[in-house]
Amino acid sequence: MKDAVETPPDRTLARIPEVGSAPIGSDAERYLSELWESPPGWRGWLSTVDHKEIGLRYLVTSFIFLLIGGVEALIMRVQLAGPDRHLLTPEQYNQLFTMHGITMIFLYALPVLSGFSNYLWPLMLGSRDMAFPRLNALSYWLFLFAGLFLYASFPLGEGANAGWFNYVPLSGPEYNTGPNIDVYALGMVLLGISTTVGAVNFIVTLFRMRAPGMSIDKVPILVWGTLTASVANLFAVPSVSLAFFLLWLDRQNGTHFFDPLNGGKPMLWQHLFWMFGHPWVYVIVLPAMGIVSDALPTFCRRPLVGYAAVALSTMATMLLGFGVWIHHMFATGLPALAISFFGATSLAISIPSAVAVFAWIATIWLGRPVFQTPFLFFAGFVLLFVIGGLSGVMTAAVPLDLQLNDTYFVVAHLHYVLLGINVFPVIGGVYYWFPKFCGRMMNETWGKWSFWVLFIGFNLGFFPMHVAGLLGMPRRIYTYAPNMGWNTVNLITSIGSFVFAAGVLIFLANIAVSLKRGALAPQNPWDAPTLEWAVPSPPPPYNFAVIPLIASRHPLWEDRLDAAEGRSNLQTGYLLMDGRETLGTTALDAVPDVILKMPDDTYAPFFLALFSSLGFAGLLLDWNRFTFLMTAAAGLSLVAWMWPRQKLVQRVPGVSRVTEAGRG
Ligand code: HEM
Ligand SMILES: [Cu+2]
Repeated sequence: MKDAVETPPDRTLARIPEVGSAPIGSDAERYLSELWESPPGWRGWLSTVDHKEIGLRYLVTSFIFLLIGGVEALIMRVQLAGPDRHLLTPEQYNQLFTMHGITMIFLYALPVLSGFSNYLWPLMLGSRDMAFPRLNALSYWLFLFAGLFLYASFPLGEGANAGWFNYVPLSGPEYNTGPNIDVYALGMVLLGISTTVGAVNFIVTLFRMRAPGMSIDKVPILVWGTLTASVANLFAVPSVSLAFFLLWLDRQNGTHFFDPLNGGKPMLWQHLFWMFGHPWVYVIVLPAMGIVSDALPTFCRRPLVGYAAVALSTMATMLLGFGVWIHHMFATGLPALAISFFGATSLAISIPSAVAVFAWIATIWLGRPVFQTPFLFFAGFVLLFVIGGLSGVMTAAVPLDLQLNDTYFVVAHLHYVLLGINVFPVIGGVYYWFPKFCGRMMNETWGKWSFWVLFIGFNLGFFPMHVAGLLGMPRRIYTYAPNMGWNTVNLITSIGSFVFAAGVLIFLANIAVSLKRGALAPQNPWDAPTLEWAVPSPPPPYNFAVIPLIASRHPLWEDRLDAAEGRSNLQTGYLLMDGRETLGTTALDAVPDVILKMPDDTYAPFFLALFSSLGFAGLLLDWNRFTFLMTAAAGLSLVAWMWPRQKLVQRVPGVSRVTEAGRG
């Protein structure tokens, strides 16, 4: 057998781990459970560092934000259903569309994907947790608090109101005097910390935590998607955090970064924002495309066509994605050379996406599709992606964009892309992994209903927006006159929105009922190929009783595919149970490299996040002493976190080298 078992452990291992097995119910297995379980009740709730728990929290929290953003959208659609309606004042409408955009883009679209990745990565990679479990808890708590922070002023009628991209001078101190924009600015800086630490965690996890034998060309595409997005975040987020920080200084501390009367540059805002903003749209779609690339093959009964091409297209999209931001600024009077360069890259970026689309279509074509609910969502996604991509290419053409800019055509495009490439794969992903998350199956009949209602409602609601745009209807208007010719399209759009909302309700009802009464899920209900289906549903706290040894990209389909690479070994592997332990492997070939001591549950991340957020609140309210106190408290939480612990010493000096004789 030429598989990973025989890969000799690297010499840096502190000890050669015993190879064995720990079947469910054995003493070893029970001991592992005890080691990895969080304490019950609120103590476990606040202190857990289990990636599964954190992943589920990310999912639930971001779904709640999706619902809040959805209700905001429906209120807007009631207002716009007919001409001259006055349910909302102009100011209320401004706050609604701004908070809707912020909520959907920042509090739903990325966090929901972080939820999937957090839950799934260690299971897909054959590890017992993420590389930095405590950092993972910190990023969740910061996300939650930043979300609450961003919403803090909205119920008081003082929510952000200058659009999600918040252009100066409208958002500057001169035209926006209330606390609205300060909340947005500080909230975004806080959220940026969460995104950054989360990104670092994903990157290190990929390069360090894969099961032995899972070389870099064997990881699932979701992993590529989230990795690419995380690397992009490290470059993109500083730009937006800086922009919002400078804006806050302008507003509160008398600087003039964006103030033209004093030598500042309003265009600086647009550059900083979109240098972040465009890569961000890929950040919130690439992992979702990864969900499809990994789950679609299960329902086509064959591996993904063109694995390498899809993985490379993921990265190519992201690289190009850093060179297109000016397409958001075609109408600002930039030099023609810049406009043509960015127009060209914006057209070129459709090429890698097209590669992925062909790969999915070929997978369906060459496979034997099983029309279960998740498949419907993934196939629907491919169609919506093509429509959204087409309207994207249209707006990338500069002369056309000058016409379409700031019309409902753009609103149609962005919803096709965001709902098509994010919401549909996400809901499909929930149907697919729900059995793993909760140990029960979701109802198929309701599932199909929810798909068709969502799909029809979506197209009914958003397709006519293209028409409204072509008829000249500007975006961000709170009402319109009856003689503009926009009445019918708007009424259809509003009806479609409510049909879509009904689809969401069916989906939620399905979850609620299935949680209680769904059929018990076996380990691998869909007969899927990847590693997360090799553990019980739901997975035990330690994930893998023994660290599996991986030989191919489809560990659970090897017999069927007669994989030439050899056979993975999922039953016997490294038994690591000297405290919480997992294996670190080398970055490319995944050769065992170090036995990693993993941290216990701790309150430190919760308190660090809490005090930092309160510090930001102090800044907002101009309570200097309070801010100082909270910063000190955050510092203390950090000291508690960092306090050296014997248990966490990664290599015992002197014993860390195994002699030649000790090697396999
Ligand atoms: C039921 C589903 C949804 C409906 C009915 C809806 C409706 C709307 C409406 C009416 C607007 C304001 C248009 C304007 O006045 O210019 C809007 C803006 C927007 N929506 Fe949605 N939306 C939905 C879901 C989503 C989702 C899921 C996302 C993102 C993942 C999203 C992202 C945005 C963004 C970024 C804006 C622009 C906000 C701005 O102009 O600052 N929407 N949406
Ligand atoms: Cu863009």
